[in-house]
Amino acid sequence: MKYQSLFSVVALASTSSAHTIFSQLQVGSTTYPVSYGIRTPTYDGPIQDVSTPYVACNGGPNPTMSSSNIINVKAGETVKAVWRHTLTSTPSNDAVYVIDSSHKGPTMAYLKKVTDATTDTGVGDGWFKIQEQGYNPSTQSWAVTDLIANTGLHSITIPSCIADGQYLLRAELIALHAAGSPGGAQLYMECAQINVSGGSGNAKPKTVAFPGAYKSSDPGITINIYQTLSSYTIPGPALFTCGAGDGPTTPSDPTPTTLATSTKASPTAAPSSTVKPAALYGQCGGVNWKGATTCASGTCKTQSEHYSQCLM
Ligand SMILES: *[C@@H]1O[C@H](CO)[C@@H](O)[C@H](O)[C@H]1NC(C)=O
Ligand SMILES: [Cu+2]
Repeated sequence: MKYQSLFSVVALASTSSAHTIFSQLQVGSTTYPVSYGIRTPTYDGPIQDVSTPYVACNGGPNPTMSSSNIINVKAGETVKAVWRHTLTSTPSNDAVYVIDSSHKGPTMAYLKKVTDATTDTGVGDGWFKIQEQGYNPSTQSWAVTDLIANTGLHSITIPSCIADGQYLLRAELIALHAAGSPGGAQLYMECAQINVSGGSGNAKPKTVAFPGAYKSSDPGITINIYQTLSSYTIPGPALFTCGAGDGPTTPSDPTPTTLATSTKASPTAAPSSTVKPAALYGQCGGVNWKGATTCASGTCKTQSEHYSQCLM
């Protein structure tokens, strides 16, 4: 009994410390090194109070470092935010080098036009959403699960129609594994300092404020994900796309290329006989869990009534 409770405390601790940081930015063939042009914290913890100023560009419990660098980006180009468990995690030194697979949820990206990207705090109005991916009920897959499979690379297309100049690029993911009660969602975000050039327009997207864009009661923030979901509502404003009617864009703009994964498909649960064993750190049980109940690697350990996980 004693041994078991000690073990589960250790297992929970190792799970809850497997957070993440947007630590590097890939632009073309260049991967800017850790913290270059990005305000990274040394601690990889989340923001859980959506009403604090720290929901803009992190801070508070995770003090961020400043950077004097600004990263040049072309309008219309797709850049990749690199998510890593810690600032020193690599695929070869950390088994959970992106984020623990229990951390299911959406990915998003926002821009804010600023006068000086190295000093603007990001707090307040001016943010517009340029990328979002949520949950696909037909495959029962979350954006963060795809992000892990994609080695932590989060693709974000800089709209071609926005004005040239300096922006803060806020890449975000939300982990919903404990989001069943208010304040349980874990928000991860960092802000990169970028300089956009080569744009074709001067679009004026409708903007929102951080804090302000999210409420604790949003259906995509407080949600029990350990049930069959037929849809998921990504938090925040509608996605901005060029030609979508915000600002002086021309009708000849190309059709939007950044679209959220469709959430319209009807859910089709795989017959249990075809469910593959879960990978190490994957979910293997819990109330209403319809996925794998065995582990390809490790042993299935109960973490709570809602969540069992494959652990070594
Ligand atoms: C932004 O890019 C433009 C075009 O390359 C350049 O002229 C300008 O100096 C850059 N600004 C900063 C702050 O890097
Ligand atoms: Cu975490």
